[in-house]
Amino acid sequence: MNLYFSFRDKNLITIWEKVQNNIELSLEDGLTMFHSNDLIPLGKMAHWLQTEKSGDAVYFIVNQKIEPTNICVLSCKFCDFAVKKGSEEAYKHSIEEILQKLSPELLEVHITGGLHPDWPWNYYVDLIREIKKNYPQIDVKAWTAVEIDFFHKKFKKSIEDVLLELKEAGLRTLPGGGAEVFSERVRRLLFNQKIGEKRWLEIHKTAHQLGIRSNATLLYGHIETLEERVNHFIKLREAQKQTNGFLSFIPLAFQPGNTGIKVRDHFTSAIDDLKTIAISRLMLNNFDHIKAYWIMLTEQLASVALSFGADDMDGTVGGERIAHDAGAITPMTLAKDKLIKIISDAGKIPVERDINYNPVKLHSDKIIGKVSYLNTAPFFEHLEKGDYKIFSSPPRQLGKLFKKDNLTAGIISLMDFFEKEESYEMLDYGIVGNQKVKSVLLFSKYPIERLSQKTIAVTNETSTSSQLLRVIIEHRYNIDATYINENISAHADDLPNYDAFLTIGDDALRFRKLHLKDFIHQYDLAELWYEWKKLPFVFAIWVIKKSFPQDEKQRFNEMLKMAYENGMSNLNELGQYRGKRLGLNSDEIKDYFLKLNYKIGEKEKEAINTFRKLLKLELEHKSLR
Ligand code: V47
Repeated sequence: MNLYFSFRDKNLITIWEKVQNNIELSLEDGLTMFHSNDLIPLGKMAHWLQTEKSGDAVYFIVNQKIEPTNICVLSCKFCDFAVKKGSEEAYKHSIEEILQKLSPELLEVHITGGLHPDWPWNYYVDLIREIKKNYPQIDVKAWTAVEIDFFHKKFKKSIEDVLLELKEAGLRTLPGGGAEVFSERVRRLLFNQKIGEKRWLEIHKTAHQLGIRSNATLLYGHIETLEERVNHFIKLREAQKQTNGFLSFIPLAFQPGNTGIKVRDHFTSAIDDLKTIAISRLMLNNFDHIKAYWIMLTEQLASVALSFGADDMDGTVGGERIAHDAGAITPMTLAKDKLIKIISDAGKIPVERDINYNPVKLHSDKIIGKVSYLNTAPFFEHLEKGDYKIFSSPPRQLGKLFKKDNLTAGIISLMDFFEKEESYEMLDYGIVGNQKVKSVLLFSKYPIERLSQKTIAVTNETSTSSQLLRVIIEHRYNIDATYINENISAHADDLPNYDAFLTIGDDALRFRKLHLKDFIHQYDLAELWYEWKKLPFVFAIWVIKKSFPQDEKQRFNEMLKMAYENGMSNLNELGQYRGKRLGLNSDEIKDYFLKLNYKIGEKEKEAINTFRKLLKLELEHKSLR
């Protein structure tokens, strides 16, 4: 992989070093980037980082915007949407009217609107409840922090109660609106009746703690300074460190309309838009997704933004009014086919997703599924992929796509392979733990023999490791434990409050470095397996679709072999940047790869069969119980 771009602006070189090593960029770095004219390497850095995170995927969702009313008690100067009660343009929709606008193909509704002076609390709760009742497949993203704070004050409920009641009615996530710019100066001038940074962040963090994930926005291109923009990124990055609850970041380009803040036609420049997207990607290194919100950017610019660090096009967005009332020239809805075409034309995989970024369908041919962990670097760092595209995600999600026949080839978790053997054939490579694997770890407060009746949290990224854990606990140790699936992340401040937890992949490598106080016992699952069976453990294998033409299969095999051989002959460099980002030094990274094995030989096949037999036993046990 060529990691070297030509920098005309030499000030960007130290920033590039930081980006590759996942060192946080400072206020000064942010400003250097905004002041730089070297736009293309800025975009390339951001694109590199985004590709590290998402491979070639660009996400979208089939969604609809609902703005129940434009009547608002506030008078924000940048807003051309809100009106006062009694105004000729005022509108309000009943729940029935809103339900009539929805359709069964939608997977998300995004609800936000004016702060209506008279509506009762029931309206907000019932709206969500009725949507879920009539369209159970629709996930609801509703009410910005500004609205949540309004409900709290108007209905005299705590923020927690507001959020919990909405969650109980079916709310899944909070949208990112209302953040505007975290600057007291701008707040006083443009939206002085609205909540400021402190309250906005507090509400989002509370939501995250209650299991409601959210997005974040920045409204740019009006009176804010570049320093205020960069500080906004830094504050969001800090909040994300605390809760890891933000799903995506959306830079919103200011639409001047008739707001009077700027002359109608003085919209943001394409250069400013692309810079803001790229810089947000680089500064917000702990956010997974950056949206190119085509409604405000235009479709053509959003398409270019996909090479400047954005990996999400929001969605079809039927019925949007906030931006259109302020002069946005984009269509009101983008048909799904058009979105797919825009993303494909940018050389990416259009990934139709659900509200939590779980892929529903990949709209591309020739996709290689990559497990998004450091341990797959030997195959991918030197892969000359030709016209293949890479979809990168944790094994469990990949497994779901293999099951839908959405992937041509790739690394499949062993458990998922057992279910798809009729459609995919095994290649000669895989991810094998040879006595140790170092990244499939059980952290426990008790010795493993004493986990009887205890609760073990299992990361929801795994398919195979969780089964391996059960087999070991039940058949090697004869213990009954309770397992629960959890989103376990070494990024969050909150550590799992369980007797033990299983973590895999890069998160396991991160946890090893954290020296957790209570979890004094640490078990490597490949080691437990080896002590027991004297065999390696095959966690995942390379497969290709059986129906793929024979000559293509052969070419694929050659491509994979070359990538692997190149990877292993460059062991000193392999995964260096990524490994360092996980806190490993050069020797540790090399040692990590050397402990693993990547070839499937006779011993590995024996190990696969041994595990298969144990699983059968386990199934029989279950049916007897
Ligand atoms: O908070 C208001 C902005 C936001 C204007 O979470 C304007 O997925 C530009 O938050 N020009 C609402 N922007 C939209 C929003 C959003 C959009 C897309 C996706 C998500 C998400 C959230 O629109 C407001 C305000 O910052 N806004 N007026 C204007 N004239």
